[in-house]
Amino acid sequence: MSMSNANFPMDPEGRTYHVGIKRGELANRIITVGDPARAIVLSRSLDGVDPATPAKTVPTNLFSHASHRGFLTVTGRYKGTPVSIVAIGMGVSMMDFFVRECRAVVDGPMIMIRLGSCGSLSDAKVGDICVPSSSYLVQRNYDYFADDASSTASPYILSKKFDADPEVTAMLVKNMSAQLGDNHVWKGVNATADSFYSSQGRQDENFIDNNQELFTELVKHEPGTLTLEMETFLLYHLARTSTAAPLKQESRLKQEATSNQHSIRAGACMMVFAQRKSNEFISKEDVVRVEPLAGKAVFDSLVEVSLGEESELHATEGS
Ligand code: R1P
Ligand code: URA
Repeated sequence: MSMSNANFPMDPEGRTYHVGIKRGELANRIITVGDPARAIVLSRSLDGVDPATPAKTVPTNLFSHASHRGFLTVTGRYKGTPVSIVAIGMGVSMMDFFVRECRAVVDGPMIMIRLGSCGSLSDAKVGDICVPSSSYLVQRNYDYFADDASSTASPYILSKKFDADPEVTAMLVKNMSAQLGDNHVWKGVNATADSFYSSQGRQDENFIDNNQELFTELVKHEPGTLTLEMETFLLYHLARTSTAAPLKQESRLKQEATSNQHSIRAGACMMVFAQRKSNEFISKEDVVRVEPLAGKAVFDSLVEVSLGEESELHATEGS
């Protein structure tokens, strides 16, 4: 694969380096998930899908592209509106590739909603849904573990919160409640960790992690902390630092990161897979039951939010 432009590599067709998509293949409204199998389950809710499509395959009437770096993109329509589903794998780096490369090939305002899984620090049970209105980052403080570490260092660094789009969050709460019932939907704050293990407070005797007090520290930092997962902070952060419209580099440098004019609106919701207080883990049956319902609530929210001017989608259906 030959690429040009080391600053933002693209191939001769205009495909981005990691997600592998080009202009016309992606809608302004995107649901992003971690697991490609979840993307395929969700694709069955799109318009015109043949119910006889074999399980585990993308319906043939939809556009799909699997990139060499593990991203899977599916584009079609939901209730007549163009939408895309992008499976990104795990972690903040993958979220960074996703947000930046998708933004680069779509014109006009965008909405991105993550449907993920998480651990619950609250009373939310396995199979319940959490809709965080903000998220902060939990990072392992690598310096703390160095031989010459300062005696005042903390083993984990907790960032400030970044907010989701309030209208998107309210829409998600409403639509999730309609699908699953009010008592299965929780609002609060999310913590995105840079590991599934140490910075999510999991105990591992093979490593020195010094994380026994982590949950107490998280709740002290943000009393509303509900959930732990691995991507949402970066989605909210990049939406809040997205510029108003595609700008030339020199103008972009001048633009304040705190500007109210953002081209990306973001929201997220997570299915509780791990109950960290009771140590329970979700069953396969519950995943199969909850995933499509949660997916419908996200699609409904994606298409109900007004975006103003959207770009036309070209080479999508059935390629
Ligand atoms: C860890 O098992 C993964 O599950 C969660 C975490 O954020 C992490 O990516 O989300 P997904 O189910 O969307 O991947
Ligand atoms: N995903 C996470 O990141 N953590 C959990 O505990 C469950 C799912």
